[in-house]
Amino acid sequence: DLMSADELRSQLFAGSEKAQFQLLQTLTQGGETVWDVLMEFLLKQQSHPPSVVEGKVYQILYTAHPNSEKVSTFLQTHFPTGIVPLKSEAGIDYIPLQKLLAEQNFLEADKLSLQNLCELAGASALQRKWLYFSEIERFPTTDLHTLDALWRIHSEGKFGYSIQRELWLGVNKNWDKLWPKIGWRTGRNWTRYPQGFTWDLTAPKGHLPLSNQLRGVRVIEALLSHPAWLKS
Ligand code: UYC
Repeated sequence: DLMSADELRSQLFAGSEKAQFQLLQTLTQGGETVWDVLMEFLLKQQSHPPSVVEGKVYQILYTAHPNSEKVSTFLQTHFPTGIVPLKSEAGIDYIPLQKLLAEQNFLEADKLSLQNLCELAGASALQRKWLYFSEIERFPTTDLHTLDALWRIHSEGKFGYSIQRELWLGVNKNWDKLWPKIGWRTGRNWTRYPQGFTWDLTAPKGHLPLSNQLRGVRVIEALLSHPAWLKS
């Protein structure tokens, strides 16, 4: 059943978030008419912070852009660095991460996120390629918000540190209950890096980004306990 542009427009602009999402799931075919409405939507919304619905719309357009000069030009003109403001107090350029997430290249995005966290921690962490838990409390809230928003907005709200934090609080901070929930352990077996993990949106909620548990839980504990996640 083909929906007219007017029907699509009114449903997209007026629906609840759930209805908007359901509608967008049906639009994978696309075509110029659909894309026109989606471009109009993205331009008119521009919420602060961006919503996961806008993230999904952006994603559909991003996927479409190689097939449409118009979509390509639109994204380049209005959203050259995506829809998440790439704010950094530490002077980090989050464009490479934005690009990987827009491409849904979650494996490379995960690697780059760890590198970005090491950059936040400073030169010695960048060299050692892993974090001390004590480095994390000094991370600027702005940068953690940017990293988290990038992951959430480009994953239909599935991935990101704040999502992991909610799940962790939901199991009363019990790590043994969290691991199987987010697909990091099955029974007695740790999920093997990288091939055991699910690098797409079929993954369980909170699956990404990863934190290696080889040196214990203190790093992820510090990350999920950061004041950045306290509601303001
Ligand atoms: N790995 O098993 N992991 C690595 C995870 C563990 C191990 C990297 C996550 C358990 C070794 C990432 C899980 C374990 C390396 C992750 C997981 C283990 C490595 C690359 C489920 C053995 C080689 C970035 C909790 C029983 C590197 C990095 C090294 C790498 C992630 C082994 C992202 C979420 C306890 C030997 N694992 N990791 O941190 O440091 O190196 O020697 O968590």
